Amino acid sequence: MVNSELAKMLYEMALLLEMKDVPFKPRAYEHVALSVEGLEEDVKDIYKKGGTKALMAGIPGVGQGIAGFIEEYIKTGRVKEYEKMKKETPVDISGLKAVEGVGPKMIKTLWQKLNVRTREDLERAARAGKIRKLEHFGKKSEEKILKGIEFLKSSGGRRILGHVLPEILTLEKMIQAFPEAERAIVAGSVRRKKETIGDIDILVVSKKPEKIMERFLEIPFILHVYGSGATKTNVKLKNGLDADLRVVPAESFGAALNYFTGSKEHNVALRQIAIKKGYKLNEYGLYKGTKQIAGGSEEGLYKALGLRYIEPELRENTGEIEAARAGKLPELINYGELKGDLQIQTDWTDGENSMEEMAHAAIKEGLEYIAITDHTKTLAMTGGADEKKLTKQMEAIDKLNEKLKKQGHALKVLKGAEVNILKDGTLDIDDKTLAKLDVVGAAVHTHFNLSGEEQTRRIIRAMENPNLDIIFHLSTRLINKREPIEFDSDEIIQAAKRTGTILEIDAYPDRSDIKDEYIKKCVKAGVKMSIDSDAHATAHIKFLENGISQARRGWARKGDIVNAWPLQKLLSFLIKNKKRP
Ligand code: DGT
Ligand code: CA
Ligand code: CA
Ligand code: ZN
Repeated sequence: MVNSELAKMLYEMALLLEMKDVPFKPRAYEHVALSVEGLEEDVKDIYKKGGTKALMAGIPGVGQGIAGFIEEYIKTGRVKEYEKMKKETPVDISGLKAVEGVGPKMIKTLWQKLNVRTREDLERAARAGKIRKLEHFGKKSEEKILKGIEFLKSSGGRRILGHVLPEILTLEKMIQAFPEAERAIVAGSVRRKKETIGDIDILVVSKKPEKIMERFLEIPFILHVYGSGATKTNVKLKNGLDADLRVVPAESFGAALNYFTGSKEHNVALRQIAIKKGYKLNEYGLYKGTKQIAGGSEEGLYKALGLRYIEPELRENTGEIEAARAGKLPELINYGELKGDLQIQTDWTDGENSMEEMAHAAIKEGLEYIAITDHTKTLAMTGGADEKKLTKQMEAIDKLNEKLKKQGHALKVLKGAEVNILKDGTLDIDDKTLAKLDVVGAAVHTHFNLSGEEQTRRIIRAMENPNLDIIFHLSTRLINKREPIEFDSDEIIQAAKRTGTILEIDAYPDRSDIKDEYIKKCVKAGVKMSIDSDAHATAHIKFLENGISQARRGWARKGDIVNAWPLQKLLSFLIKNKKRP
């Protein structure tokens, strides 16, 4: 499994090229890095099927040049061009780039002027006040760098689930394929679909644990073995994550799966229920005296404790146990239940693909409708659209819909935009143009530092615009990178209810915005939500799944999510609810 290593190299290549001011190429490498990261299939397997041709056909964005790069890597384990570039620029680019606000051009200057090569160097230089003295830098950028470094430290190295999930699923499949494995499943925070994960917990049922351990240790992407015993092995993977593997007998599978899925808080609460009933619960089973009364399956275990089955995404001891006892658990939205995607960027602004390519990618994912929501004018670096460009794009969408219809596709492309919320809460596109769009999303992309009060007022003012349908990625956080803006979530949710505004669950893995706690509040208040990919390339539409996980962790049902509805129901909701002209 080479995908994560390869993606990292491609991404570094993009940064190295950008540092050298090479035009176009950086974007191409970055695009492919993202595609590779999202692949479920091993790049090696794709290559085996048909060489560089298969790479070009199977991985979005791969042309002749990058196909050669990947081929060399698969064949020799290294790429000469990449190594040459690394030698010329001996800095930890990925490590430096991870700091919010630090980009390739800045890395180049910092390296050339201050010999900054690592994040530690960067911190030292900033603390010594050396950065503010550089041309084009200042006290503000120095402070921002230090803030970024502090934030990275506080996130404690947890990884974003959406970034590592494809690899984890590949690993799970490999273990499931061991002849001696009766079952294999990844438990822990991965199974609960937390936004970020600390490590991977794998559970295997087998009568031959020693054989399982032997085969597991042969998997090529293990970097280091911390320890390996008869039924338990701990390793570090090449992607930097730790993995725990445990083998259990079939009669303990349910109890072990329950225990290692967690959360710890959920487990503690279950154990207390067991004790009250005069039982004992541990990872081997539920016992009355020495007799096991449940533990083979999770369903049986919950039943014996007097509870309905609780979905893993809910197991945080935040009310799910009481609800399970009272038979009041929500019927969660299911994976695969979305019919549309209401936030998609294209090459009209900062997306990689054309509207038509995005439409076909959506068809492939089984969607019935999408909204094209390119950025608007005040986000100048993306080539944001003004009223004129938006009008032109609407005409292009009409044509695209005709073309799709002629080709026999049922997909409907909606006209939309991701409009900027200006500092005072007004929008950067005039109402006359907004009124012509099917879906108007708006987001905060500037002035992140306003006080909570100002920020709340700003967003509510935007929601009061009758043309606005959805607030995109409300908190603007980037996990492990940027703190959310400050706002009063209760006030915002009340205002969303009053104005009929939809709040988005942005499924882009490092956004996952709004978070589960707010989703739960929206469900309670009757505020509708959408789950959108925020795709900037065809491969990103798959992120919708990550959004469904997030929605489930927030107790959302199908009815709470507007793009799980049929198109006609959505459209009439958009019109009636906002009293749009
Ligand atoms: P992570 O890895 O930090 O993202 O979070 P988890 O939830 O995967 O935690 P982890 O890997 O430390 O342990 C996996 C599960 O094992 C955890 O969800 C619940 C269970 N567990 C671990 N330690 C304890 C404990 O001290 N008490 C109880 N009741 N359960 C535990
Ligand atoms: Ca874990
Ligand atoms: Ca663990
Ligand atoms: Zn964008």
